[in-house]
Amino acid sequence: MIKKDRVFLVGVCCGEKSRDYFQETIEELKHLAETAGAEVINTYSQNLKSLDSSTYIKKGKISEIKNAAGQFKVETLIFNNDLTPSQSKNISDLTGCNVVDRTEIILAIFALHARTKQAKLQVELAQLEYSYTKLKHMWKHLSRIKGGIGFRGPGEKQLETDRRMIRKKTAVLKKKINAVEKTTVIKRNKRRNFVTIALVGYTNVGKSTIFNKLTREKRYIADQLFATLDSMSRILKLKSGEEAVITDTIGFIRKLPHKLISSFHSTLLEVIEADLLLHVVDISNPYLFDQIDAVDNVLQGLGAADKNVIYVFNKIDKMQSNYYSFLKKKIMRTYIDAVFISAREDLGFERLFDKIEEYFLRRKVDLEVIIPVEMQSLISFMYDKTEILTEKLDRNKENYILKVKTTRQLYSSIQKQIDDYKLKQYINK
Ligand SMILES: Nc1nc2c(ncn2[C@@H]2O[C@H](COP(=O)(O)OP(=O)(O)OP(=O)(O)O)[C@@H](O)[C@H]2O)c(=O)[nH]1
Ligand SMILES: [Mg+2]
Repeated sequence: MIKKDRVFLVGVCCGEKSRDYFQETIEELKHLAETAGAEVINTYSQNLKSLDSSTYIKKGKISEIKNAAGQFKVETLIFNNDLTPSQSKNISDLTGCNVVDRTEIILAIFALHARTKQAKLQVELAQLEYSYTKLKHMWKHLSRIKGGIGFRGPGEKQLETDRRMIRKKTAVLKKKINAVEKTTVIKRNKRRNFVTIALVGYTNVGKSTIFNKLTREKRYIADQLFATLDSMSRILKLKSGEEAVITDTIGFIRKLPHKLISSFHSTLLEVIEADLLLHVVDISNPYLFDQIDAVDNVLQGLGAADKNVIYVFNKIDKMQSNYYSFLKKKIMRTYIDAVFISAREDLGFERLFDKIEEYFLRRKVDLEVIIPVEMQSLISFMYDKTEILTEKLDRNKENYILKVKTTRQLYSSIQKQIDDYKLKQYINK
């Protein structure tokens, strides 16, 4: 077995929503650290009114950590927030430990889990761009210390060389990513005629498990954060005979590094372009509403906030029954159409399918309707309730041929009226 990195977690509770919320972010950091292959030996937290600009936490805490690190043979500290480059460096100098911030640990997991060529390139790009930003700050910091217009210290020169190298590498990576993406664009164009559904949600809520159940696929599932880093699409057959394309992709997290979002933009295109989102939520997580907000924030950043959404509350098997009924009622006050399922125990999928089917019925599509000219009231009804795209008479001037944009639901009822009318005509003949 590979020896695991022994680490300490370090967090500061400063202006957070509550102590409980802070605790939850620490639990999440622990899960992140373990997913990255580390063994968490201890956690150090501090309540602060304001952060220490040079060392993030107070010097007293730093020496406590330094002593403990020596005693427990810990070489890495993982922080529950992002640090400035000078803070990282100062803490590292004072403790003798490697210092990793929240964005870096997330990037490390992405690097570890990237399997496809595209994902590997995208992570590499995000890592490069993050180190570029850090170097930029470092450069600013150095110029501030050394001061003096035109002063060029040796460190500064080195940084400039590093930055130039990163810029070059970034350009090469972007080119490679573009080449890989071209093939994806072709694939996507092929399925433009399908209705597309994307599974979205906080990381580890069960998106891939649901995808596998819906499509009988065998996607990788794990109690890890960011188990999925690529997108996979499959055809989903509905009872009505309709077919849709459903996609499983990357999970989100609060404060998802911006560089990752931009590097994974093409993977997330499936979300951006989807007709319908299934927003999966882990109902057993005490912070489910915060997680919903975090996902909504990322969706907003992607310009996908105003899409049709079905909220799918998963893992109901983990809930104690009294609390479940209480929470379900509470949820349904806000999310009226919510669906409650257990992907593991195969519960609630019937209703999920019904909701998807309902969406298909409500969705506006272009349809053709042939109406006998005598049915004047139906024609005015059509003008009232649907969007008429084109209108013409057939050759014998017996029927109007209308191309309209409307829902399948309304279309069915219109078609029924026409059929009834024709039947009556036939009987009366
Ligand atoms: N108890 C319970 N566990 C579940 C259920 N659905 C999924 N899980 C577990 O939750 C963990 C995460 O499942 P995944 O399907 O990998 O979750 P994901 O949302 O795709 O996660 P990422 O790809 O990492 O963002 C796994 O350990 C699953 O076995 C469920 O209905 N009940
Ligand atoms: Mg997944």
